[in-house]
Amino acid sequence: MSDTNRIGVSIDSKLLEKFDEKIEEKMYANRSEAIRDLIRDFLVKDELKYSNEEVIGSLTLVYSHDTRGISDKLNQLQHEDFTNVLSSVHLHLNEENCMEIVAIKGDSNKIKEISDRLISSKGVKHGKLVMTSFKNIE
Ligand code: NI
Repeated sequence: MSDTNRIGVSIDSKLLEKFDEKIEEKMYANRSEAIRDLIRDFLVKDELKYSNEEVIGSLTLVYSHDTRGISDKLNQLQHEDFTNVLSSVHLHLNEENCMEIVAIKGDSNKIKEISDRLISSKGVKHGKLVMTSFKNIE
């Protein structure tokens, strides 16, 4: 951080108390670090909503490999968008269930579209996409 500013914030005591409890729970060293993270999260969420810039996503899928054709289907979908799908990791959770983590880059709409197609595939029990940005945040 090259140029740091100090700011004063007026805040209701009860709200501050709850905030302090939460940042302790989340193991932040101090309020400043927690507030900086909240601001970054706010900026990233806005960027994901309104920009056509390239962002990144990680999609976690849980599925049963017993479902007929599921592995081939998920593999085929990822190949169809090979320019966006960077990598995937497959983990065998137990005899029945698999987890796949797929790293995707592109604009946020494209990432959502690819994720929706994978999540809605027959046999996928749960899928969760997390998107983030690596630009415009210090
Ligand atoms: Ni597996």
